[in-house]
Amino acid sequence: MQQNNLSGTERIKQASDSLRGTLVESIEKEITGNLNEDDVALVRFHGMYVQDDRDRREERAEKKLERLYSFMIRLRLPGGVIAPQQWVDLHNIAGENSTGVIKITTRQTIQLHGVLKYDVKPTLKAFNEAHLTTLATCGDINRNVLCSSNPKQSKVHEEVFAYAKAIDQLLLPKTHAYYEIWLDEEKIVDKESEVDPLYQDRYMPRKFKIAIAIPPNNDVDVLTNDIGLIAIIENDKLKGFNIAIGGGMSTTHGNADNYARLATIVGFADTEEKVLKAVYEILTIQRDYGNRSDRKLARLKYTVDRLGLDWWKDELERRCGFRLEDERPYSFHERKDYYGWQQDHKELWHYTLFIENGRVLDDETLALKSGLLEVAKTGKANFIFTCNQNLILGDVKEEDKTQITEILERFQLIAHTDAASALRKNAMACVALNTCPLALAEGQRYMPDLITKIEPILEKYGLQNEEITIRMTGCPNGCARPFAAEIGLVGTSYGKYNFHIGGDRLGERLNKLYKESLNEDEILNELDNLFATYKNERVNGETFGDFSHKKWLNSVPLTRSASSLSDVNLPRP
Ligand code: SRM
Ligand code: SF4
Repeated sequence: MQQNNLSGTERIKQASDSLRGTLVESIEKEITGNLNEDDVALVRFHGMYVQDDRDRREERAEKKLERLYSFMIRLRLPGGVIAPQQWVDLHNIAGENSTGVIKITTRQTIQLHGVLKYDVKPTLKAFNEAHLTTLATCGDINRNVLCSSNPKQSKVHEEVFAYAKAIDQLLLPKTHAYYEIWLDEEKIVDKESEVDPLYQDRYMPRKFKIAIAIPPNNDVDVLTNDIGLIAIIENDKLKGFNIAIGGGMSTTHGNADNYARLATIVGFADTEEKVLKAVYEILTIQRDYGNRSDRKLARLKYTVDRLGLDWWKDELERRCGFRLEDERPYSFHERKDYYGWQQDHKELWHYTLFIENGRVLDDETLALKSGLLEVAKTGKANFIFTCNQNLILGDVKEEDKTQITEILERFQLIAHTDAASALRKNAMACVALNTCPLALAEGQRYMPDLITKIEPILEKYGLQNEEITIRMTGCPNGCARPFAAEIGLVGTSYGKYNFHIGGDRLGERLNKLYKESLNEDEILNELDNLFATYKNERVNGETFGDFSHKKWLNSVPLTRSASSLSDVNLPRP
């Protein structure tokens, strides 16, 4: 589809010589910690963002100093698994080149923050030596492919996990720029080998996200992705996947044109060949028809709503050369991580450890990072990241379980996991301040304190064991998927949050805005009132999300979430 008025980013991508731009020059420029303007966009495709320390902006400005620029670097880990030695390497790289905090993200991977410009290349080289890459973890391209990490589903898990890896490989860009710029590989002479039939020269109109869920657990929040694959299992055998398209979280305060949307199932495919083909062609359709003028409307969800599901299905089948079957029945019963030890069908053990907001560090109360290093050094547990920012120490043999348990106990990591309340264990917050340039309010730095203040309210009503999902983000972009939680807190300005309720526990119904821009006291007051009513009036163990939806929101449309009350009643396209 020809489009006029291409956005600035489209031009940058097209003129970038397969994502090279002037990155080499930018990185070597000593006068600034930043990159050349266009390279700021291009470097994302290489797996990193230029950021600055927002806590120090004022002080630096007063001293007439440049902002304190550094890089956030994100790993590509389809399915979120690394070997113990890779964790040791990651630990060392984080200590040498970043703030030292290892951050587990909501998309099953790792980020390091605070990497200075001259440390970027050594960091990427060190990752490469550890067989880790950051290629295509950011930018207008397919991102890290999520796969359920639930050890209970292990019989089909390996097979499904193989799909995550296959999709990851299928959708990698063909450019050699990453290897040339960061790993000093020889410049490519044969430009033909860089021709990219999928991404061509402008890549996707916007970021692209894929997740695979294995019912009955929706731990990956499958419907919040551009493509959600739902494994269909009959008699313990993988039969294929329901394919859902058009999920996404981001909204904009005060603009009803941007909305959160859950993906819609378009059909079922049985063989690997068909599933991969369908995934690939969904990307080509979005590549060809996605909005390249307005980046706020460029995600697949808008292309799906603009062109309609029937059109999409026809076009997809035409490009695939086969018909999709009708969607197969499935149901989600849970959306959670199973804390503690679980044993799988191969008699391997998996310990799911609670990591608050995914931040692995040592502090005055817990030597989490040191404990995990000691586990990794045994070489006896894989490290598996969940989409809820937690960590599974996985694939532990029966004879090694005592040793791993001893380390976890010595570092009080089991006690730490056991002591966390149900609310805390089901909470997520995004990074937000001080590194995220888009944050309007705090996220992960504030959420733990807020939870501490909510816990006594739940106890007052005897609700402390309710596994209510609560998620906070510093802005409406939705990085902790707040619109798919029973309680969503979405930053509007410093110390203030839009207050959303009524999402279901399984990730199949979005919440709705209930009150705008509340401060902490107002949030706590609202929760006190809502929990009191919930305690008194709920029937048959209704979840808080279902109760809230029925009691306070049932007149509001179901499938989309807007970010301001005034948006909710506006007509949709
Ligand atoms: Fe996100 C941008 C952090 C998951 C929607 N996200 C950002 C940036 C890179 C800010 C920026 O553009 O400069 C944040 C960096 C903060 C920092 O300092 O690290 C950021 N997003 C994160 C992470 C680290 C949150 C976390 O605490 O775990 C997650 C990293 C995931 C990963 O490993 O790849 C993260 N971001 C998400 C999710 C959740 C998901 O994918 O399941 C979403 C909502 C789902 C979706 O995409 O619809 C999400 N992030 C966004 C958006 C809105 C995109 C849109 O459709 O408009 C932005 C802003 C943008 O792209 O313009 C954004
Ligand atoms: Fe930043 Fe907003 Fe994402 Fe939080 S939700 S990390 S504030 S972009």
